[in-house]
Amino acid sequence: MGDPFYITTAISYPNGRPHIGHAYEAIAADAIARFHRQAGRDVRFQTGTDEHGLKMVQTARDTGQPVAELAAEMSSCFKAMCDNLNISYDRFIRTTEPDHYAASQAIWRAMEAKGDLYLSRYEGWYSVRDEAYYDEKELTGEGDARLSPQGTPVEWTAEESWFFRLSNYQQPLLDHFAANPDFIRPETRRNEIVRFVEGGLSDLSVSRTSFDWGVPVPGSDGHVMYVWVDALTNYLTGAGYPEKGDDWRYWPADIHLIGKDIVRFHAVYWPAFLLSAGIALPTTVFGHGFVLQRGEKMSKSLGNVVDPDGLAKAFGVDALRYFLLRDVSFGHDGSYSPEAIVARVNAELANSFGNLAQRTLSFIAKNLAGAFPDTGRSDEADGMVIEQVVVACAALKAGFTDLSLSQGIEAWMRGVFACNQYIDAQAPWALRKTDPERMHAVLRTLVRAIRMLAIAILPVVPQSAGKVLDQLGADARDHAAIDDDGWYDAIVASGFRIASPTPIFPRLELPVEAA
Ligand code: ME8
Repeated sequence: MGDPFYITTAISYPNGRPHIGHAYEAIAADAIARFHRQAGRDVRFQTGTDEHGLKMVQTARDTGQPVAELAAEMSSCFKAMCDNLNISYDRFIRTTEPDHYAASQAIWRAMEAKGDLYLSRYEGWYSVRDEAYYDEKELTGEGDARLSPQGTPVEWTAEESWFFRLSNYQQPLLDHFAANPDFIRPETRRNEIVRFVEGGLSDLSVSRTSFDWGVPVPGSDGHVMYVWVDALTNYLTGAGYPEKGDDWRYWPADIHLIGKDIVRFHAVYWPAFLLSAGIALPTTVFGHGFVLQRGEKMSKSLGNVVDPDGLAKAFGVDALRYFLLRDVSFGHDGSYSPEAIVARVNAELANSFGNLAQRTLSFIAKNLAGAFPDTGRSDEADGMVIEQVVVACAALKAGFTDLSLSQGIEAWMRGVFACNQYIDAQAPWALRKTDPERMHAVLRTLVRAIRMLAIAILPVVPQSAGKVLDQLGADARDHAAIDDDGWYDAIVASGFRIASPTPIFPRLELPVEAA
């Protein structure tokens, strides 16, 4: 087993069905997890649902359902979305699970033992939609029309509450940010957070008494933990805290992948809780951008939510995955529309990579009875195109290592384009009669190139790239296999034959209702 690598997504509020933003985050984390598995890392990937808090209580009240029932029903929709999208999570955590209660109460006790928790009275503004407290100075508007910086309504709250001494952590946090430039990414998010912490930190209200849907505060009847305390702790629960057994090797997490709206919770509150409890901090908190629908924000309350399962059905899971990772520059906002997905997928998957594989393999199936081409007579052009593919695959690897996902895929596409230019220039269909030796060398070059390109793109389109590799009889799919040239002789020796291939990346049509 390689070095442990722990990646998490945010855990979603199951107060409604998943939308494309949830799908985007899960897909991005999945591609990163698959990429690191390919590199031989001992990967742990966690996602799940955040089931406590006032938002859940209020939604349940509105729908007339018991809150536990709402949480269970909607949580299963999020899990189904993940399964549908081929998300390779190791654990789908629900914060209502018993080991999560134990972890949350353990971190609470550790913060209490440090002297960082005290009982007082909270009076201030709370946004149920964000499950967040805001200072008066952060709000806009007047009276009942006051809004949080996220544009959500706030309500005046006054109750007895436990407080966390967040104010004690201003300097330790700033020191940590300075010593670890990659702790908050991308840069814009980091700057935002540094400015926020430099502006001063107030102690944080960390328990509620006005409802009981939460993790009970140990030794304090009537108090449940503020939902973010238990929610953030899910990352520790997944690594086996507090027992610290075998799974503890995954801690600290390498990447908490979250959306830009919740960076403050992950990059200020969470490291402060961990510092207080004496637990190592995660390596990177990455705040990705939002997926907007035709440029507009989408939310459950605005009612313009795009259902990811419907999209996957209409376009295919891998098409959706490819589009989101390729079109949205990672760390920035991106826009979704049916036209954009059809255009991108047709140009790059159907017409480029798919066509390359289809033309080459069906030609071999038909003209060589599926036998792998011989060495033939090689030419400078063969080495050149292989070199371009090697460079493209290495650039994808570098991009994914650095979390520049869209740039990595773009570089991979350059390798595909190089192959398509090569096949057009070499025209193996013409060589069949005039120069069969040359034809063999060209086809052999293409088979080698297609295999490398398919392995490299596996994390993005696991099912389809896997099928291309199946058609080639190529079993080894880790990074080392990309560079393994011995593969070709071995597959020839095995007698494997390429069957007439079915097209793997169909051309998409715009669904009638979307046009
Ligand atoms: O925030 N595009 O849950 P959530 C991209 N329970 N990402 C989006 C998005 C969009 N349009 N809308 C939301 C919560 N997201 C908390 C997290 S973690 C300990 C607790 C992202 O269901 C959002 O930024 O509101 C977050 O990372 C995730 O979806 C879940 O959002």
